[in-house]
Amino acid sequence: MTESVGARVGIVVGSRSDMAAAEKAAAILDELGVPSEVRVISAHRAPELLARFAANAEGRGIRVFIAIAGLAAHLPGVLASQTSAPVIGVPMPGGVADGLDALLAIVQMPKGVPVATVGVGNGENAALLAAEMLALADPSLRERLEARRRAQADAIAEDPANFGL
Ligand code: RP5
Repeated sequence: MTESVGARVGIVVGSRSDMAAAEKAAAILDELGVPSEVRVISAHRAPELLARFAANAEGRGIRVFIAIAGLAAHLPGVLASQTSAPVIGVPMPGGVADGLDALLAIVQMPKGVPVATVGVGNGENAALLAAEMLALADPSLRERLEARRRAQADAIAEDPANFGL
């Protein structure tokens, strides 16, 4: 478990086996200057701890959640049922349908309790989406996000395959 003082994004994984995606998300947020924390809380194996986390996270400064889970992948939906802050779900590969199962579980929330779902294993996009949400009220973060988009486009333009374009 890592904790950063003043975390704005709460990243939670259903198991330590999901940690690689959490680390990718935390690295992107770090690059953008957005403090985050990573917690390991299974919705099934530790439901009371998840409820405590949901209850105290906003009071500690967290504004957006990233919830990462595979298999039945109930973590993002259960967390969303306990907070009105945005929850971004990341389905993990590895189940009988190698992530399609977790994707369908996370994306098919019932009306009234949304979870924004990114691609299978895509912790990077979850972090970028979380940062874009925070940037609605943070112009300097918006500038850093836009600079990142420009750098991404420049890197493609500078690919040797694109010489002369
Ligand atoms: C899910 O079950 C976790 O999110 C993880 O993706 C999967 C397997 O968990 P472990 O059995 O490796 O702890 O709840």
